[in-house]
Amino acid sequence: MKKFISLLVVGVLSFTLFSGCSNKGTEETKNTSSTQEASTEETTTDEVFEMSVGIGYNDKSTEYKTLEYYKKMIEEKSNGRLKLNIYHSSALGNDKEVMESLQMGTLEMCVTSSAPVVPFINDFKVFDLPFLFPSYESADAVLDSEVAKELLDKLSDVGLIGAAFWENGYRNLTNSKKEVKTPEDVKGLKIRTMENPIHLATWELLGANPTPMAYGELFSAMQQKVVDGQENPWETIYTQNFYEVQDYVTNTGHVYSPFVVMFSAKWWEKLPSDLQTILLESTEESKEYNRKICREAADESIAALKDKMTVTLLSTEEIGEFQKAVQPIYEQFSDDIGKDLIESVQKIVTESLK
Ligand code: TK8
Repeated sequence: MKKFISLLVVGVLSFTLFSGCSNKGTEETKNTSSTQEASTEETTTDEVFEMSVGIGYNDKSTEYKTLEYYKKMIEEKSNGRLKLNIYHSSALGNDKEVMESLQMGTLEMCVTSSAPVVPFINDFKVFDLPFLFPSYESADAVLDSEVAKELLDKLSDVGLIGAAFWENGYRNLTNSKKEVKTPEDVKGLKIRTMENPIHLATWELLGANPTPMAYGELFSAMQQKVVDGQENPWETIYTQNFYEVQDYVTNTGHVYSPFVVMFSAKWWEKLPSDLQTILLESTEESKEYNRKICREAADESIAALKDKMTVTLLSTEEIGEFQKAVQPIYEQFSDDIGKDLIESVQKIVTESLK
């Protein structure tokens, strides 16, 4: 995939250089095939490529705001040759469904947590290991690394173009039954998890009764008391109004969810290479903005939630008890994920903490 992209970049560069030269009107080159190629490309440049993106959260989320920022960037850079429509609140389907639509070429773009990517590419499981990233800095170091790029490249094996990692954030436990202060308190709670084996195993280990389901079904499941609780970032709990149906939240921060920005490979093949470059570069250029607003929103959400539910903020030592309790997950999934991959991620984490 990487090779493919670099070839495209080279292609764009040589085209730009060539069309620059052709202004000088050298008679000798007029009839060469490259001149003809260049002029074909010139005649197609005003074609507008309209695309849609499907996400799970609503339009108050930083996921949506990042996409608005991204939309503006790509529409400006392409002088209107790219047009992006943003569909929120699972309007185009849940995480699994939007990825399948990308594979079929019936949808152009999606952004999902990394956990639902696992059935497509197993290596993404590495991010589901509990307490993998002790800080935002360590998450950034891993998600900006070569290891992360290689994971994104693997998506091309299943008809997806992995463009970048954005941030969903550290996940925290909410429920409607009781205040959770220790791992003991989790026992017997019916917790909705993402559809991912590590999340399921983690909550089983804590003695909860985990119930995997798609994000789009979660709010009504909480409302109808099909589940007692769930876990998601602070911002989600606030902007998606979970406090209306949940009374308790604890800062477990047990796992960090990256967002994976993806395009349909089928659609991608039809795009002029300069537009591909704009799309890819802009996912990277939106990253800093995304991290900034996401982290601000997490802090603001904690403050706002204090008026709406019982917010339990445990000390680092108290959270350590949860970490100890779920440590066996590393051993349980080490062969499945691959020791090398886990170690290369952990090495970057250790470096980032120095
Ligand atoms: C939203 C999901 C969501 C995830 C979940 O589309 O399912 O709880 O956190 O982000 O990707």
